Amino acid sequence: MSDCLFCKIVAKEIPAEIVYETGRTLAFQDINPQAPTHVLVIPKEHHANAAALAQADDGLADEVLKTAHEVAVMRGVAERGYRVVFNTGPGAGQTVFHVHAHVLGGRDLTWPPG
Ligand code: IU
Repeated sequence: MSDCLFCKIVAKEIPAEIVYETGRTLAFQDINPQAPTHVLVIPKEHHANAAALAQADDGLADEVLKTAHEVAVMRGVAERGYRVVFNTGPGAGQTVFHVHAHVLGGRDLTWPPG
């Protein structure tokens, strides 16, 4: 999508600190980190949110989750524990409408989230 910020990151039209990349996914540093590890994992293909991604029905959602776990391992937070969050819809705090998994770790994460 031409007006989508994360599609522009995929197209390398906007810079981002890339952490990891697979054929169909991209992981990059969140510009406003909420934990020592805060990486966003996106499918390169545009889907507005997690619900739309789930309906893609071609294994893409699986690949996003696998990339999220790879990132957690790479960042050394997998053993202690980490959180994968998909804010889905404005009421849940979604502000960028290209689905992204937040991978958060490196500190104690409280529950319930705010
Ligand atoms: P949200 O779940 O849609 O609220 O998350 C959007 C995230 O995208 C948020 O954590 C921002 O800090 C992050 N982000 C970014 O990493 N780079 C950007 O250029 C913009 C937002 I705009």
